[in-house]
Amino acid sequence: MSNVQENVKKIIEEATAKIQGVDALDALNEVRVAFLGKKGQLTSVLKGMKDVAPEDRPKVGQWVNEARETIEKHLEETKKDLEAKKLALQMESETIDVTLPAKKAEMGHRHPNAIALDEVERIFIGMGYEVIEGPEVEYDEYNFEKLNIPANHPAKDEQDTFYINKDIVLRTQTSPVQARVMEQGKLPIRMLSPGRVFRSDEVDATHSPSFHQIEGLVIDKNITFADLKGTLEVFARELFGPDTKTKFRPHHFPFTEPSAEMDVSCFKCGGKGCRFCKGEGWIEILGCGMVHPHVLEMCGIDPTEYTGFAFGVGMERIALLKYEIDDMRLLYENDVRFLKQF
Ligand code: 2NM
Repeated sequence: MSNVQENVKKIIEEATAKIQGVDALDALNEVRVAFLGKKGQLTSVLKGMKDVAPEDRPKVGQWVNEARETIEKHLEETKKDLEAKKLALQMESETIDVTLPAKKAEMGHRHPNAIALDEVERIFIGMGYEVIEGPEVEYDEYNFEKLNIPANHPAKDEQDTFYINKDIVLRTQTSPVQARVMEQGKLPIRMLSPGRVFRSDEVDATHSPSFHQIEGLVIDKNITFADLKGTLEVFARELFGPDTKTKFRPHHFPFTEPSAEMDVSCFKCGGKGCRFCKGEGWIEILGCGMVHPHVLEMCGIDPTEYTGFAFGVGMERIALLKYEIDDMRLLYENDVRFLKQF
């Protein structure tokens, strides 16, 4: 009998000592299992009950229960201590220093092409033009035929144009949008058609198989080459500064007659000649001309009553010039560190 009592006392002492030595919650649980678990020391005392005389059994039961309560009390206290310590440590290690500078949100940036387009649109909207967009996948008829580009023209070669099938192409210019507007027959027309165009070119510093154009078209009674010159001179001065001079050189386009290319005086050196204009003093900027009577006719406009002018500028060309970028590929890489500079 007293043997059992001794044993229970020892179990309490041992458990208490073990509990005091524990420094982590999972170790504490191991102690609980070792003493109070199904195969624990205290349980084994109960299992030895069959060797105890029946009249002593209630006593033994009471000792074991008291021991369990004592050990559980120690376990519970220690568990609370350990949890408090753990929380304190966590609070310390996860402290947020609210005085640290905040992380800057990375802002995107408008693309130089988009900035250039906005600028060109602003200038022409100021002169009463409408901005009209159209499909990038076009009928051969609108991209070529109605613009006076006949079947044997080199622009129609598979080397130069992406064909979807024999009647449908990726547009090589935005003028098919203008052919569509002319066909609708609402006159006069003052329109700007910006957008993506496609040509089967190899990528290099000045070429890409997909780039952007801005084409303009004016159709009314009594429109002359003087209107074309006056309009494009205003455009050049708005875009490159009030001292900009313009020069028109004869050229050929199938859809205009006469046709010209317009140069602007170099906005870097003012025309004296520098590295930027390759010593020329002039920079080629756009193509233009009086809309060919045959084009007007094919688009349902009477060329004896109406005349008009048209022009086309490369958007990338404007962006490269305006922001002094020397390689077109930089415009397509979309590296924010590059784009941010404009
Ligand atoms: C250019 C140069 C010259 C042009 C012609 C037309 C249309 F639709 F009226 F025939 N739109 N754009 C044109 C004229 C485009 O780009 C260099």
